[in-house]
Amino acid sequence: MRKITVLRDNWKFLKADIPAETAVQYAAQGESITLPHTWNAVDGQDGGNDYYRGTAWYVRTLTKEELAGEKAYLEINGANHTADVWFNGAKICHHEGGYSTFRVELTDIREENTLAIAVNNADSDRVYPQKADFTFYGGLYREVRIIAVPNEHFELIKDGTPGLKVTPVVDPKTGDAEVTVETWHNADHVEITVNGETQCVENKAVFHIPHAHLWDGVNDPYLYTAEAKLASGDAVSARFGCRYYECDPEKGFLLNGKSYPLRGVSRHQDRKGKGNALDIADHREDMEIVKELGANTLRLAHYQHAQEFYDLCDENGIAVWAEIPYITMHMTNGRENTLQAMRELITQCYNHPSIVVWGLSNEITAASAVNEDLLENHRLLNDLCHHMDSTRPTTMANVFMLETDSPILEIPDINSYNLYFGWYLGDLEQNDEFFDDYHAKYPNRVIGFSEYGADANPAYHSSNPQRSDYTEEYQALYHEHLWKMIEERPYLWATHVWNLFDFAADGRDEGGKHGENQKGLVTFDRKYRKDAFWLYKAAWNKKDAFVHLCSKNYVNRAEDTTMIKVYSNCDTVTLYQDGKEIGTKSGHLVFTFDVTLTGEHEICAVSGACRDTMHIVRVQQPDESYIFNKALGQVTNWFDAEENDPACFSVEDTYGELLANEQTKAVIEAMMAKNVAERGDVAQSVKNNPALIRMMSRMTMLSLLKQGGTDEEGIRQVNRILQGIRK
Ligand code: GCB
Repeated sequence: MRKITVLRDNWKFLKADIPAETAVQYAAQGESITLPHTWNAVDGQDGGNDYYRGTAWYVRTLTKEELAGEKAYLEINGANHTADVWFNGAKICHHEGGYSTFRVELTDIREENTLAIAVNNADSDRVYPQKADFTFYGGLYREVRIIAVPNEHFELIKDGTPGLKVTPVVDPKTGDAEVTVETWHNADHVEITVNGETQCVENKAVFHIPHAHLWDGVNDPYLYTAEAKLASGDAVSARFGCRYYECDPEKGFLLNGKSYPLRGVSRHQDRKGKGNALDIADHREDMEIVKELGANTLRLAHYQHAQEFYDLCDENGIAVWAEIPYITMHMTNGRENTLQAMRELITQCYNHPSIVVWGLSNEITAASAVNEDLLENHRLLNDLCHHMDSTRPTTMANVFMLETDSPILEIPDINSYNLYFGWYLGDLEQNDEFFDDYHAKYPNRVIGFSEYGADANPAYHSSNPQRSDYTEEYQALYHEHLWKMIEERPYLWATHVWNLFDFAADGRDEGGKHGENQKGLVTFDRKYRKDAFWLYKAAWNKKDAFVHLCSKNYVNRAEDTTMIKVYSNCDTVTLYQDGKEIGTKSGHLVFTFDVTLTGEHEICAVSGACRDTMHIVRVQQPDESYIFNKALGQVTNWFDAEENDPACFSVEDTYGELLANEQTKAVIEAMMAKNVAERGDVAQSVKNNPALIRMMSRMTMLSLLKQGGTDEEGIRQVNRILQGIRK
């Protein structure tokens, strides 16, 4: 028998970088807390990039009773970023990496025992992540347990292993599955049971399941269980799924022999007010939202998530991209940490049928050159994945400016890109062009879309939404385009919206909020589903019929005619204004109606039994509370094309056109030289980046200047100079 005790209560917490003896001595004066816990739940979410990154202590007394068993192990399921464990005055373990499980044996057990754990999330040049767009919450933010076992027991130490590894291989022709179960233990024999059959072996058994009931994604996520038992009574088990899949360069993802395009979202593991210290109810609520949305895949970014969440993915048929926190900036001293993180991820998550790929890194070339050290690190990771798991392909999420002929793209089995054209820079169509070019150039490579998104604060609204205005309307328009782009390119093996939920990035301060990345389809507190959520729900959720009126918070409208947009998974939608029918439209997902405004109105959308209602008001002056950045608002609308003499150059010409003329090129170069002086980093990365220059060449000077934050007068000035040069 094994006895598991969750150490939830009776912890003392001291946020101080002090020696272990001092922490134990002053523990009584510490703050009483329960686990899971993070010390950055507030300061990691309020902006300023000034949250506490250092050491803190968790101290607790353990009775002999809590440790009862022939052997006792401490299990920590997440200590971010590093942990040092002290037991009865001796240091017994050091662990680097904040997202995986690790265990240590507790010996020297007394009547009363003191456990003291120092957790540290300070800067380091060897533990990932160090540079990334999310808060690195410090703490013991997942469960801490005592596992008491007999002398003969399953392995507990090595890379946090669950003690058994289940490999089901399905023969596509017969539908039969061959299930190999390997175990690690210190006994002579083990009894392994699968599907009602028990084998007594040294450590490994192979089972045959005729006509296996397949794990078939969201349609039928059927799970089997493998159980392993020792004569001592120690037992472990794992659920597994029988499925086969492939990623095809032309057909995209196929599950169990059938086309099954992976279409979904990414998830970070934090929420407002709690940070990363989530409990099972939080995980379940997130999964309910995923199901409501109708997504069939999740990218669990940018690190190993809680076992409870992978379990939920198994149960609900959600295909998962799992990855390690090797992100943004390669560190020469970080190689061992990446390999360890990958070893732990695969060891601990191998049995989950939901996981379909291992992600080697994310945007690793964003702040690092593609040099031999970085390539070598990726090759080692890739080989490690293949060595540990012959059943799953590897991938990585590349930054948009990585040249598609970069040697790094040849390392993983399948490729993926993160693109933000239409948000940070460029036009929406550039997403389409990027994939068309890639697919034409590399018809034999599998390519996916690992991130795309746009920020929206539900307080901001516009009838003329523009890139970077943070309105709910722009985010919705952005996703309408991207959804269509994806629909037209079924070869994309997986696509993941960035992100399902707003999340904390304490370094951010934008879009009317401090410390938040607002690319979520749902707000950080999970309370509000932005319009873009309903677009995807209309596209993906075939079960729950609904109509959704967009822009409900855009109440005050300074216009005679306003556009009312409805997202729905029904075929026809009828709109009513103050009880009077405006019209009925047939279509797919998006239904728009023009409505004349005179005063206060009730708008109602109906399809069969589904209805949605909102109130809007005709006002004389635009409601300024709907505009995030008034200066930006002006720049967006002030420029009038008619002002320009078409015989001469203007800011409305593309960057490429301006570079092609010697005179205008000189103007642009002079301007760039000024920028280099002012913003060396950005300008330098433009200069050395042919992919970026190619992309910029297609953009108008006006949009480049606006993106660069040039104010109205600055734009006028450049325009005046260009207007002095004849075409
Ligand atoms: C990315 C990163 C992700 C960021 C996202 C963004 O490419 O992979 O971590 O949060 O962009 O919103 O900028």
